[in-house]
Amino acid sequence: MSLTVLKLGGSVITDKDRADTLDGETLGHVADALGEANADDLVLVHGGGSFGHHHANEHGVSTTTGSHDIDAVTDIHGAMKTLNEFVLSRLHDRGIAAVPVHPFSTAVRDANASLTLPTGHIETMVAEGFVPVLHGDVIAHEKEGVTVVSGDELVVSVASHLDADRVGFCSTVPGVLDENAEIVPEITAYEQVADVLGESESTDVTGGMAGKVRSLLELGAPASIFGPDDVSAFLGGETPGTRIDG
Ligand code: IP8
Repeated sequence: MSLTVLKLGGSVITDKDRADTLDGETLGHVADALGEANADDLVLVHGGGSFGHHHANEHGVSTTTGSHDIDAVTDIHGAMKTLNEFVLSRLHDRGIAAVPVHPFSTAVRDANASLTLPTGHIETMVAEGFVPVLHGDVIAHEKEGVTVVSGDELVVSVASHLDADRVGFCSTVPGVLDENAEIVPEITAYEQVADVLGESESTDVTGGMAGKVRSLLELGAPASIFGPDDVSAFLGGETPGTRIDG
């Protein structure tokens, strides 16, 4: 199986400035591209945008700061399930056999914040012709209650466990940009972009470009970061935007 893992950034598919609001137009365009590509062996992951992040902020929950408050769990998880349903329905409209995978039900962090995400069911879904659609979520976290798991973490985890051949990040920007706002075509070492992205020893997994680039450099598969207009090109086998290959 030649597996592709594609993340749809939360800022791409939602209106980041208005809580619980879709960017229906962009989501529609991305869904069109997915429908036309008719890609086999695909796993999708979407971020939180104005659904997840709004409620996570309200409850003071992040990837590192947890909560035992049931309202925090139901608000954040509930908002992400709602967004997931919107995404699924747009994909179903285009004939894609998309199925929901809610990380809250299966993933966990231990006391060292290390993530475990079982993937056997995802592998079988793909083998049976479905397109699993995961999303950023809250998950049980030893000693913290629940914390946020970002879509980026899920992509890295799924791609490495299932030995993905290609990884794509559809972002609001057309790639990693240099100091002249030009797309950096390829990154093979973090030092290449440290000046524009910052030196951080980042364990930042909440969507920052620095954290994204660092974790993708460690992944065993080539990854691309590109904008919503390049989803078709990526699914067609091209490497639009910035290619990251450590
Ligand atoms: O947008 C975060 O996922 P991301 C999800 O991929 C929540 O960082 C619940 C805030």
